[in-house]
Amino acid sequence: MNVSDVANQFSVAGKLVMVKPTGTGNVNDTYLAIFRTTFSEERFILQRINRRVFQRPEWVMLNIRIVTEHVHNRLEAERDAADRIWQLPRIIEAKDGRDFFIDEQGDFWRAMTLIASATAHETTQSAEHAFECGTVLGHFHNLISDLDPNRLHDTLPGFHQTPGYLARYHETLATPAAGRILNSSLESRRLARFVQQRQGLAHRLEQAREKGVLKTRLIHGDPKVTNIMIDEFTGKGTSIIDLDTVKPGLIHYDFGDALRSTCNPAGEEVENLNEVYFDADLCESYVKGYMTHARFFLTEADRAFLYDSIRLLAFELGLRFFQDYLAGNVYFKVRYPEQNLMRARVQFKLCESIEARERQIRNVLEEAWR
Ligand code: GN1
Ligand code: MG
Repeated sequence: MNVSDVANQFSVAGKLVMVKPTGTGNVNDTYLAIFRTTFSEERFILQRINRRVFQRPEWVMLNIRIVTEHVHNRLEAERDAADRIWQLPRIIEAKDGRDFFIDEQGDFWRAMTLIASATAHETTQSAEHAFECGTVLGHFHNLISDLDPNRLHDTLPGFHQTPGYLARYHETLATPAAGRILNSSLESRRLARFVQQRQGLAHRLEQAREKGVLKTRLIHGDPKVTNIMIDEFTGKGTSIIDLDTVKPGLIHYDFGDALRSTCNPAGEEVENLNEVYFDADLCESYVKGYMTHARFFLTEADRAFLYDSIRLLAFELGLRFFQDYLAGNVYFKVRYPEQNLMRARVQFKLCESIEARERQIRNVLEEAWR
């Protein structure tokens, strides 16, 4: 069964004219499909869910169903008071009425509506762009803040829990294959030392959660700059996309992940490491945008861990890439064998840059709250 056959399994009017790969996701396979009728056409996003990563794809879809219905209801109710038309993709059902289609290999496919005349930029374009990214995440957090996290499944146990990634890293490090890489690569040994020196950091958020200082809430899970849609006409953020990892967690995972992504103007896939740094001005804009909505739900305890979350999420993503490189690239898709090593170097460089600007970042966080 080819991708066109799969596209034809969903409830869309007209005839399929084109389906082609789109996006830069590291986990799922994403396609754009176009259907035409006599009068018009419909474009939508078709995705094969990575079953090695998401072991219960039907739970992923159930979570998306619950969250999108909740958010769509709130957006409708708040529409007249809003300063823009907020959007969120919805599920396009399969012809049998289910939220997914399973092919003969047992792979799960889903179709989602396309947020049109909007762009998901690969990297941050300007301070205004960063502000809009922050606004979109704050708005989204606000919209899901009244949805009970217990209604959603844990579709990816251990996701963003750094101590778990650290433990897995140590297991991998002890394998002969990883040993061989470390023996022959100076750079890998340097990264291993980098991790070694920051082991303590890994526990910071989880300890606060265990002590009850930070509470489990619903999160997006992947609010990187590429997952924020910017309106092509107004430049305003209109939607957050990629709802795969919407599940219970700490909102610090989102905050830290968004900032480590949005404030690194070079992006995640960089050839020249010298371009990588944490831009405190972009941070200021992002946080201002975020706070326009987040001041209604952030507690004082939440605020105390915001800086740590930025540093930790850069460290964690670097650790995840590095572990996957040592394990033979089994989780993140790669185009060349050293890609995960390079991605890890980028995140660790970013982490150092965050550490070097700690004072400045803490000031920005304080100021934005006032
Ligand atoms: C993965 O597949 P994609 O690109 O949406 C990863 C995120 C990382 C991101 C880094 C389920 O997201 O956690 O932050 O790569 N998603 C999963 O680009 O592991
Ligand atoms: Mg994602």
